[in-house]
Amino acid sequence: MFSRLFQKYTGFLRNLKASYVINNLMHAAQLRRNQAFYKQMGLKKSVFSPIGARDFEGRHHPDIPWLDRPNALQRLEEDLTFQAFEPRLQTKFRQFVTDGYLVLENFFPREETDQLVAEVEGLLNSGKTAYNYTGRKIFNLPAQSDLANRFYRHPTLLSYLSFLLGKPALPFQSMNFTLGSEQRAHSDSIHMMTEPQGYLIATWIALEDCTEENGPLFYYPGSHRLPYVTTQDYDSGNTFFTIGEHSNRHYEDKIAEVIAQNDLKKQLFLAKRGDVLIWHANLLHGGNPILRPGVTRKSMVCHYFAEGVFCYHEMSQRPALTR
Ligand SMILES: O=C(O)CCC(=O)C(=O)O
Repeated sequence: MFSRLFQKYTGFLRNLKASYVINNLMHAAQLRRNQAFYKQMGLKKSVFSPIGARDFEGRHHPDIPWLDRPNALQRLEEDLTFQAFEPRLQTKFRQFVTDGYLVLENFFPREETDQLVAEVEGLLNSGKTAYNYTGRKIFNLPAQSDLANRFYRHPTLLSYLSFLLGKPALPFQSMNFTLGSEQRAHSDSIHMMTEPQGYLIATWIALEDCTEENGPLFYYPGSHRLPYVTTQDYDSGNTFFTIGEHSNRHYEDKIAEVIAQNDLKKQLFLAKRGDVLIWHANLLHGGNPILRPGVTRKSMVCHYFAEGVFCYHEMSQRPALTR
């Protein structure tokens, strides 16, 4: 109930670190599980306090995801599970290493995407689900819909994600859209960071065809190899008590600079209904502007953490509530 109300809320409490500490205390049992990790990492703070990349400066966990290591392509070729995949998939997994994403064309059949579109519409009309404060995102639909849950926990997709992470992939959060997000370029890691770094992965599922007009997803191939940008790298405006009011805008300005400095090339994902894009924790991506007002762009994004890693929200400086 409280978290549903907070999803709609845009006032000053959203910028107060104390609001998150209260929320942390309300989930004490879940967060207590982090105590052993804090000890291992030498973090001298309560598991209910704000936390961010700053706490790990100079003491990052040494584990690096296997596909982020310099010899990743070679390791992939030598891996027995990789060798057992069909050549079409092997090519896609290689692309994940070099470009930070891969596309599974026509993964979900039309009947299933049509059913999910109808289900989202029904739940919105009946008030059983709603957009959050952005007016575009419906968070965690699988909690209300068995059908959405089947997309979220699709066994084949989960097996690919676990293979790419090198550890079991655990569903963390999902968002459904009926309109394009028009979000500026960003990496998911500013919102969902892991320690060790890089143990997040996402799927983007097209529930209808995307065109240049309906605000398609875009991404920058190869950007996942750049250093993670954290609140330490731009003027977040954070203080001991508050999250900077303009942190997100300043972050996006910083990412625009990174894109220009590295001469990254933008690509649009003109997906067909049923296609799935899998992206790396640090791939820069966003939503293109909607060129024809009122046109829909139905999609579902799912984020997964690797089992056994510590997860937190860098922009809002709080531990993630994993199950
Ligand atoms: O679907 C989109 O337009 C963007 C989604 C996105 O950026 C995200 O889920 O992080």
